[in-house]
Amino acid sequence: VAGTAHSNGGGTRVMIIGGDGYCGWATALHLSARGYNVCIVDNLARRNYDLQLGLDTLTPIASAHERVRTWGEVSGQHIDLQIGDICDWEFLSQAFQSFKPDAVVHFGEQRSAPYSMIDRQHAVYTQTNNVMGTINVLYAIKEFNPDCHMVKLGTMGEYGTPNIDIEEGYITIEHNGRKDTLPYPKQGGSFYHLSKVHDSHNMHFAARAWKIAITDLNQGVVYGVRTEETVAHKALINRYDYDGIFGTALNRFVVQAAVGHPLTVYGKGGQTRGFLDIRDTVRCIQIAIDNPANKGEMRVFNQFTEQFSVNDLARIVTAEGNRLGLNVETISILNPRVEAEEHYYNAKCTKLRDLGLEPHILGEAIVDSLLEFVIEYKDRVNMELIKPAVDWRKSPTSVATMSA
Ligand code: NAD
Ligand code: USQ
Repeated sequence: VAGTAHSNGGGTRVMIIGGDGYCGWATALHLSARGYNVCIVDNLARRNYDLQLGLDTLTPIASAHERVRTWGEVSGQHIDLQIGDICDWEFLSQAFQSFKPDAVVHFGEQRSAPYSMIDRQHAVYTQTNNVMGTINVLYAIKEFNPDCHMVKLGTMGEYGTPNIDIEEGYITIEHNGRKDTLPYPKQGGSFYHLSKVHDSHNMHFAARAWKIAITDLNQGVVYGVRTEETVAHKALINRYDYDGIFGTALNRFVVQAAVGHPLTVYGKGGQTRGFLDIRDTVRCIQIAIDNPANKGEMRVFNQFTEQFSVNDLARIVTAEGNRLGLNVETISILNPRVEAEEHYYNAKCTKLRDLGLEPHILGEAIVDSLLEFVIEYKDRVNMELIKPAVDWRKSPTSVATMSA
């Protein structure tokens, strides 16, 4: 099966930018366990956002250094750790020249839509950090490793919710008797989602101008926490965000069910998105690395496995919670975001499957095991952090969880 333990990285050198984060940490271990030579680059910004806003992961995570040290003891594999900011060109160029990656996986961005909507400063920070960081990575490839394949995390949210089917990156249009295949129209729903749109345009240009090989992975909302490697030792545990700023829909609902907080459906709950299990995130990245894009091409994969509406998720979590003896309620909260609450949604996601992805499907077993996992840590839940903290219409917002 593509992306499983049987595949062998054969020493392929993979730099993982954002490797201390939720998707990046799981991916770093997945690849290291399979024989890829991994270097994590991270400026620990994500840990700092928690300190600034008074948030915390559900799970007690070890420091980046302790994680890597423990992984060395558990697996016998070395992961290189470089702490620094990819917006700092001196740092990034040294990291590139010393590690010489064959592939770079770029997770290293500010990834929360609500965070980007707190106020002007957070909007500007998000776009500066994300867009400039990506341009630096493009230049590092061009100048130091022109054969390096860039695997970049984008988002399904780049497309918004158009009233037509969503293709994988490009759409063929006939207009006034002529025909062309063009980038699919983008309609991001927050300054964060728009930062990914700007990245995609910059990468599309750089791929053509400098003959770089790029894969843009438009990922859906990720759920779950355990992967084969992160369960091997308590110091390898992954982060799990459930707060109103960084927590994502299904992960939040599972925590809410576990602690007896009503499930927070925003507005009508018809908002439909693509979702995937974190165990599929890591396999998708491996598949992308093993099957690189052509030089000069920006290939786009839609990286999700199933579509659900927010109401679907609430129903699934309620049913499984009830089976485990929990009393689960749902409330509709006035939607803090500006988004369609009832809409058409049909997004393609065949390219990763064509390359061998065999998805984990969200069923009883997965929700049950996630609920059981969360219940173990429920004493760490701070109920105050659950409420939505940022209103799109009211920006600037003084976030309830922020220090004055
Ligand atoms: P995360 O915040 O947990 O991890 C991102 C990591 O990048 C953090 O460790 C952070 O410290 C680091 N980082 C940020 N800016 C940096 C910089 N300038 N230099 C160096 N490191 C930097 O986020 P995540 O949930 O793991 O998401 C990873 C990527 O996947 C993001 O690009 C995100 O947009 C994308 N994505 C995530 C989801 C999801 O549901 N979590 C869904 C779709 C796409
Ligand atoms: N929602 C609720 N209740 C909640 C939380 C969210 O109804 O308690 C709704 C939101 O209004 C939205 C949907 O659920 O309609 C998804 O919200 P989310 O917070 O789970 O996801 P989103 O803000 O889109 O961002 C997350 C990641 C981001 C990634 C994106 C993928 O934080 O990094 O890019 O998922 S996607 O949604 O496909 O764009």
